[in-house]
Amino acid sequence: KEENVEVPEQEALIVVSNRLPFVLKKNPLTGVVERKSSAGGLVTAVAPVVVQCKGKWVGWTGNFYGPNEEPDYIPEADINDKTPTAGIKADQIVPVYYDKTHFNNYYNGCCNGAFWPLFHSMPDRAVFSVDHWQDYVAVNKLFSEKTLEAIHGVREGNPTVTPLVWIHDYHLMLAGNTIRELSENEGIAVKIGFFLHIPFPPWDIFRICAWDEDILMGLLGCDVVGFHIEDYCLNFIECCHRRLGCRVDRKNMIVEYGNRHIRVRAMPIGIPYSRFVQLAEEAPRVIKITTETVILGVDRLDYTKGLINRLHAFEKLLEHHPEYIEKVYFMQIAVPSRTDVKEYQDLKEEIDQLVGKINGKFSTANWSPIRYIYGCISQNELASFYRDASVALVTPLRDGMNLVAKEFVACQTGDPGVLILSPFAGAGEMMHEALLCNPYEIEEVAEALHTALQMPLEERAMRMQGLRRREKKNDVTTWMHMFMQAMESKLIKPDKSIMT
Ligand code: ADQ
Repeated sequence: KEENVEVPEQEALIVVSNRLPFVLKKNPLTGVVERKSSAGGLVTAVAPVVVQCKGKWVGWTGNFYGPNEEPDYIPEADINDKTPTAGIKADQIVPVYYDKTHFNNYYNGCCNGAFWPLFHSMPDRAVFSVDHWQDYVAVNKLFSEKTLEAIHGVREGNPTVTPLVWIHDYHLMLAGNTIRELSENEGIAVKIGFFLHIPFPPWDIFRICAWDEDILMGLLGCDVVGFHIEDYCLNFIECCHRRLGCRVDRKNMIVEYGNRHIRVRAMPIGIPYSRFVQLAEEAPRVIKITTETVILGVDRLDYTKGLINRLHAFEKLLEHHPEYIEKVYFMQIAVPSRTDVKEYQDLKEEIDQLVGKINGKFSTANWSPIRYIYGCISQNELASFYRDASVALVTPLRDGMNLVAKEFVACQTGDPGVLILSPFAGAGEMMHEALLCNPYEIEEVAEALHTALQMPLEERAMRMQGLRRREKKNDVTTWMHMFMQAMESKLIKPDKSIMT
């Protein structure tokens, strides 16, 4: 009789990312290991699916352990934890541990020293080292083995469950192929997807990398390879064609590799739109009510974000339009990033000096042109800045997408401001109502600032309405939905809700 019972086909999502959705920290008072959760958009969208389908998350805990050290155990979430990761049980976490040397070579060396600049089309900044690459290979292998553990885990007690592996970002570009090999050796059918959060460069840049072939083969181990925009997809397809000689279908975005057809898809990431709207509606004012107009910049302190050019552009604005003196100020918030890398320390130094120079040049007894915060601020404060700024200056030299542009428009719940956006950010491809301007053209950015500051209310309102409508529709849940659809997953119903 039992043979006639139809067992529904099930899937379990396994997320693989360099970092877990929380870090582990020892409470100095109690000595108890606790989770410190991340509030990022990706975690907000993906964590509930992991919870519902009893999936797993493979990633690094944020701590280093020596050869004889006992790694920390994974605690359950604190009872007061209201973040989306709180529902993820300790046994759904598959931690990856590595020591400091490995981390330095793999993360600082290969990922951030070589791939980050190369993929942002800044090859002169890229440093290629065989030692770093070897550790990149080793760490990717380690992640793949841990993912196999996770695959066993989700099939435990029910081998009909199909594991759906979702690998994130440039830290893990080799893992797809290895995970496929490991699971095929055991006769386990898996679906594997990859999403790149940064740009994928054109062929003549990508080929500079000595390990271009390995990277392409690693990515082609997946069933679906996702990027933010179509240009990155086409760059990737071109590289597969030129470097590996793959047959490709550019129209339908398919790469043939061995006897498999890999789907390449543009899936622009969004933000948790309604959360930002709510934050903006509730956040107390941080900027004092004055007659001055605020131009806002919010970035990780990184050379790709174009901070130096931006400061020069603001300086030019004050030179050309002294009428803004004592009327406008520029608030730059920069979150410290990769602070143990010399290049980032040098950039911070350069910014400190330039801010000092511009402030010295234009300040009056009661006014300074630039306010500069170097640090991480809370989501509440951030939403308050976004809401009360009149202009957001988002001018990266190159950026996969850029979430700041999207967060700014979501928080513009009051008097509509103006977004100035670089066309070299993925966001520039779709946020058409922004003032688009080339961040390398300092004069052009200064003029765009002048245009923004003079823009009549009616035009501001119209542009902002268009921007907000798009971000509301294409939020981070829509992005996740697009990915699941490309993976032909049954975990998400067409109406965006999660199947339970
Ligand atoms: P990032 O390079 O980190 O992301 P971005 O998309 O702008 O760049 O996201 C930065 C995030 O950090 C935003 O959510 C912002 O709110 C937050 N943040 C910035 N400054 C802060 C501060 N001082 N305090 C607190 N929070 C701050 C990478 C790619 C991007 C891509 C994303 C997502 O480089 O191109 O958009 O992944 O795919």
